[in-house]
Amino acid sequence: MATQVAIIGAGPAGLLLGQLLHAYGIDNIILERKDRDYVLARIRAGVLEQGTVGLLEEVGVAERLHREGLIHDGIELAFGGERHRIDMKKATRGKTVTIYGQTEVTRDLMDARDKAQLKIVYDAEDVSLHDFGSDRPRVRYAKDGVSHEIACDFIAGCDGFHGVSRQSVKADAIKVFERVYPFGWLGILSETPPVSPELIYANHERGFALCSMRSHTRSRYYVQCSLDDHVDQWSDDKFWDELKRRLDPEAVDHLVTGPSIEKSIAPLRSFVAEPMRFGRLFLAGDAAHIVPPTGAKGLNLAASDVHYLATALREFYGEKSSAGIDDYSRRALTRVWKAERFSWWMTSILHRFPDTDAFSARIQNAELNYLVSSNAATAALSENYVGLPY
Ligand code: RFL
Ligand code: PHB
Repeated sequence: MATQVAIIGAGPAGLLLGQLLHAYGIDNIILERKDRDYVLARIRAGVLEQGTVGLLEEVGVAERLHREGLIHDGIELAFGGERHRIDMKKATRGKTVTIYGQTEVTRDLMDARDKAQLKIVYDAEDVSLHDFGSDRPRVRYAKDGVSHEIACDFIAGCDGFHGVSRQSVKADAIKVFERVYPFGWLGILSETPPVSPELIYANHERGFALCSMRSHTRSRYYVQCSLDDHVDQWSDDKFWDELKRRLDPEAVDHLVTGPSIEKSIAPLRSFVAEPMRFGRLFLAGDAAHIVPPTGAKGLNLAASDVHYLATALREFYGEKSSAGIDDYSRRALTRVWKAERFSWWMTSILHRFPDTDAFSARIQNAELNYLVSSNAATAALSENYVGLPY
């Protein structure tokens, strides 16, 4: 088998890259370790930046998003027993975010790929990357016990944090920057109307809480939890009780509870691998970097990476210029680090850390007060949240 670009991973990064390349006339094959339903069942992100929506429009998969997605002009910050609205649309002169689940983005991209009859191999086992230091890279995998090899011009490692792509690079060629946070997020999805029309990010002495949603009838809630906790220890009742303790009285009054349809614990991590290019292998999305979910940036960074990568490859094939691919890592990392900073900062002002003493709690409170009372601070938060320009 041969193709121009072999893409490892069918998460948002790999699927979006595949559609962008297809739109630019560049042939590609996607190899995915899991099956389609498994990938679709992963409940993750919910907030899309305008740039991400623009890319989905560019590849012609934004019709359902525009029909079903919810446009949000602002968020609420809850602290000291009160809620304060941040009008992001006003602060950014017109920018908004769209609430549309990662599962839906993935489904739309998979459907578009099927419709265009582009090759995607699910249940690809033992994927291995070869010779990406040369002009003739190859990818090997096994399917149903049979080995296959793909000869390609480039490999795109879009296989997430635990994928094989980053691990295929020699240790001395890669530099890693990391921060692991001493807590996790316990999240539930429920078939209940959201407590409030916009997202609520709450700083509380018992820990962070987030009220999010997927639609007018489906809610997504999170509470900061211990890394030692196990989902089995968290009955639905225990979850709702804990969430209520961390919300303001008005929110508690409006909260509609119900059985969870999904419940999981995610650890929080900041991670960047540099560079993002190794000869003819490019890393994109979670394969290259992780942010804590507090800033809602992970999926959006995957989208901006593949935008840079797809335009660079288009330049390579169309204009016979390697300027774009040579600059990919620098361009992507510049934006990645800004989102890393923002996500780290949002995490630091909203969570309880083991060493959060009375002094640091007052500092967090002062920072949140400043954020909601200064136009400059509100603008800085807002322009990062809605997404920095590409
Ligand atoms: P993914 O989605 O992990 O996809 C990688 C794919 O590669 C496959 N794979 C392999 N395939 C072949 N061979 C191998 N050896 C392979 N190893 C792995 C995997 O099966 C998988 O299908 O990475 P990608 O595409 O880079 O996308 C990144 C996003 O999924 C991630 O950044 C976001 O979900 C992060 N995130 C959020 N991002 C946002 O922008 N906004 C949010 O509101 C938001 N909320 C969140 C989040 C992540 C969360 N968790 C669970 C960490 C909320 C949470 C709770
Ligand atoms: C979500 O809806 O899952 C979500 C929203 C905002 C975040 C993180 C997760 O910051």
